[in-house]
Amino acid sequence: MKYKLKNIVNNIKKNGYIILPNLISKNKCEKYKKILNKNYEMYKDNYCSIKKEGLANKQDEKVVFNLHNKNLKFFELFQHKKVLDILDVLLKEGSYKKSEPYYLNNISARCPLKGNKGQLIHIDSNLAGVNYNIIVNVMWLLDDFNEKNGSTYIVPKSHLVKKYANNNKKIENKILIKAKKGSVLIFNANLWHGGSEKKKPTISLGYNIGLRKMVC
Ligand SMILES: O=C(O)CCC(=O)C(=O)O
Ligand SMILES: [Fe+2]
Repeated sequence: MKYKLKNIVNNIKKNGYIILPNLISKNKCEKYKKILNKNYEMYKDNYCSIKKEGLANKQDEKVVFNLHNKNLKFFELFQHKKVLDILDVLLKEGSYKKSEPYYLNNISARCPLKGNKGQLIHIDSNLAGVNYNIIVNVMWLLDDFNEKNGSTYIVPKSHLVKKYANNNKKIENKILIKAKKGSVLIFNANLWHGGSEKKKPTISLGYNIGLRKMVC
């Protein structure tokens, strides 16, 4: 597949997201999952089963935080050229001479567990309806994403809405991401999104790695 930077950027600006397939091999996905599971076992008692309200409740999911200090191999993801080319346009727009740097803000991996009921629809920028794309989420799919395994819901074009999702009402136009492992989902952190219910424990959604890159 040929990627045209301009088309990709325009797509993200218009719809709030894009999925790029086959950015890393399936073999690499398995290797990353192995590293993540090892780290999960090492650190889970410190931080991975926090019983809190809403999104901060990590009881039904495995999470590994701060991947930059877990294994240097993750830098291959953080610095992936195709992704950085996109972020260079999105995150520098509006800055002085389109040249201000941006930084890696949150690098964690998440795996919903059996029985996980899904996440509320939310945004990750904490500011609904801003003029520029101030945070971009880059989510690496280390397993296939489908309707059975806790994939991610998104609401296309909702990054342009100047309010937060009301989870007490039916959220219209919500779609589920369906993509193969090795793909990357890139989205404006203002896009409404959330995890879906994990129905079949036998089909695993390993970890997705979410990188958040912000402007300074
Ligand atoms: O794993 C997902 O499907 C989404 C995770 C997410 O949105 C978050 O943790 O903020
Ligand atoms: Fe999120």
